[in-house]
Amino acid sequence: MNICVIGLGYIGLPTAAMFAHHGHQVYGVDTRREVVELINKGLIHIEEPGLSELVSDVSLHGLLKAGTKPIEADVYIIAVPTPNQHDEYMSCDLSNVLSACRAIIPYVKEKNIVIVESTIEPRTMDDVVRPLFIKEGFTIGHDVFLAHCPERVLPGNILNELVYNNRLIGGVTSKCSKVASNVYRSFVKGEIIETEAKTAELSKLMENTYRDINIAIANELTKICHELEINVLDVIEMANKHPRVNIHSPGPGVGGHCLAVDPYFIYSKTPHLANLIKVARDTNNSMPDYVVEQVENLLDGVNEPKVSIFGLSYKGNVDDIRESPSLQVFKLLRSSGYTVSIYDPHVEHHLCETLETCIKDSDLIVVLTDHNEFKTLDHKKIASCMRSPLVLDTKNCITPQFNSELEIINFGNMF
Ligand code: SAJ
Repeated sequence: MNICVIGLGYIGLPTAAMFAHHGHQVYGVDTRREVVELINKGLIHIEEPGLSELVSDVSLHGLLKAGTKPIEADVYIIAVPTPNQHDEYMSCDLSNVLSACRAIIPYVKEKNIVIVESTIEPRTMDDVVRPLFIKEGFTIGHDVFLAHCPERVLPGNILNELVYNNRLIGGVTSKCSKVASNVYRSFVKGEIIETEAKTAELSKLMENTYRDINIAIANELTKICHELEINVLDVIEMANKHPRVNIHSPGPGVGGHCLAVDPYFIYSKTPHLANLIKVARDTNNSMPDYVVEQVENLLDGVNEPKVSIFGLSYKGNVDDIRESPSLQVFKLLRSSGYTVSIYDPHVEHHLCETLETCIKDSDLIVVLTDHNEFKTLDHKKIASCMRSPLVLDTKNCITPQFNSELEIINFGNMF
């Protein structure tokens, strides 16, 4: 098959490379010229285990090429960002999806398949994408096939999950589902499940919403335990010993382009009904303030305090800083008058410093991201650079060491 993938980001690029690796001729499209140039040299612009080798290989074999404009293909896969709009309900901004559809329409021919992988609000395929193609004279399910096949892969484990995760195929008609399923059969080893487009849309959103609500329970429990002087990490561990309980881990908030964004796509469609979803979002959004409160308590009375943030990305071992709670904590601390430095071995950003300059004369390290590098820190060396060797580990990721020179506080022992 000739496959044209629109959007070469965290989802589009691995997907394009995976299809190419399975023998398809893939053409990737991105509006960012620098990204296109890198990919055409067999290089990549994001951090994801195994991706660099895969792209280099398929590029060398001429199976993956990139450009800034679509070309004719058998299958079009749209994997562009769908951020929140800046409206009262933070609804889904479909403008990138619509631009992508409009960009491919001049190239779409009879029997082509158009798949939207981007996360979209419920009913988008039926109410927004379908009419665009009908307007162009296509009969859906007969001369063009439309489906929503939501991406469900976990950043950090994308190449593995692309192959082994179950895949939802939401056709606009049942014929569309059948045709789109065949596209993924070339590499998916998980179950391929055909359903309606609107069901696939809402199922995808609910997966991330479920996780967001679960994390909100852990975060709320953290505050409750703090007040009652009970170790929240122990409580979660004990509760999770029950065979049907799986409370997630508390932390400084929920970031990334998925959990912090997608629940609003349900909320904005039905704000009068989505109460729990909204409260969970608010709870998770309150965590950076909670972290700052703890910092204030720990540094009360310290003269001209310096705080060192460890981790700018939204989660461990990735370079993605979208919606990262760390940025929020950084801004809040700065506006409260602290001197703040940041160290992140995975992120290239003007705010990041080297480990040495970040911790120099620091009064407190606040760990906000569970990068592997933070698990095995040299406690003695770190403590010797700081003004006072205090660490607030909001991700509970620093491995305790016997006779450690660092005093490590986490959400379980803050009282
Ligand atoms: N987090 C916690 N506590 C936890 C787990 C996560 O505070 O117990 C935080 C993380 O630190 C991070 C945020 O939540 O800030 C999100 O991280 P994540 O690892 O839960 O998820 P993402 O956003 O990297 O990927 C999610 C995945 N969805 C689910 O697991 C249901 C992935 O499978 C989706 O494909 C992806 O969203 C997406 O693109 O929608």
